Amino acid sequence: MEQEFRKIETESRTLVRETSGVKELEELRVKYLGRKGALNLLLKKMGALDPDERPVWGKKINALKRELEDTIRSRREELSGQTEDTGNFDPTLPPELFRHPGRNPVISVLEEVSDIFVSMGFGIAYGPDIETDYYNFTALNFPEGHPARDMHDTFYIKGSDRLLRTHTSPVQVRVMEKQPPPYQFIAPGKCYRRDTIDASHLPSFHQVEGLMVDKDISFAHLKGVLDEFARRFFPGETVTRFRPSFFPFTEPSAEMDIRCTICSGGGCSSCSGKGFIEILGAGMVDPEVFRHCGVDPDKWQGFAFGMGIERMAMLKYGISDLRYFFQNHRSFLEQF
Ligand code: 2NM
Repeated sequence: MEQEFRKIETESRTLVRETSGVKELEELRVKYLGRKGALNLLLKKMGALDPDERPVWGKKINALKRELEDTIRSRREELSGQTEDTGNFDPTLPPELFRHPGRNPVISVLEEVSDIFVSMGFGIAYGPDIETDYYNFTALNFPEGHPARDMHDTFYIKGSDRLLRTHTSPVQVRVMEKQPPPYQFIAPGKCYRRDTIDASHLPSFHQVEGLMVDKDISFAHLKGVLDEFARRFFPGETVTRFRPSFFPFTEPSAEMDIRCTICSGGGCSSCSGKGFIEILGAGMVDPEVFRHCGVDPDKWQGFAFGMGIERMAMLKYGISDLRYFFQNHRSFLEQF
């Protein structure tokens, strides 16, 4: 034992001191400190020693192991010219600069859209994300068992008549049934639809819907308000157009497009060759919806509209994939 130990001691010390390469150093580490290295083999041989000699040699061998670990580490630092991370944390070092990652553009756009309508005299109303079938569908003229309900792939809550709202329109129903017209407010918030996630579908997204009801409100008011909104939201000279459409809760219904800012209407890949890009849906509130809410359709008329906020953010900032909005990568958020 004595002899073997002395041999390993002198040999390893000399070789580690004289080694001239990181690779060679690693070979030495394996040779002496590896699982089957010289020192571990020596530890195993201690079984043949006198019981009272074992702790003496155990201490010596372990001390040499620690010494070699230290000298190999500092030799490696010398050879590679850089300090190795020893896992020691120095709490006295100054912290990395904290950079705020920026706001999610969905929230900035939601507020920007809201501010524009508020400046035109609209108030803001909120409602629950978990709704009943009645407020989400029936009151909005989606009759039970009617195929119009299939337009929205709904998350139903098992064993109840509750669901995650598929649009923010139930907020309008709740306001209308609680207080008499006139109304002029928007309903911003989260909506949920059972979609498989891809570049253009998310199971949770944001909407701003709006409602304006008074005596003698016409389609001209709808066009005026929404056209003004588009010009304020999009930079430059924005051109709008209205196309006929269908929604269960409005009649007549329309969709508003803006002229494509990339090709100015000529047709390009951004607008799928159409020259225009759809930004929102709207229409005159169907008398049936008013009746469900206790509002007399012979006295009051109004228009409603709805837009997807992620879509507006994509158009405004040229974002091509919806998944960026919830991944929350710093490199993405820092741009807003
Ligand atoms: C849209 C399009 C058209 C809408 C209608 C109503 C209500 F409650 F007044 F009937 N709220 N929102 C509406 C109308 C929403 O989103 C594309």
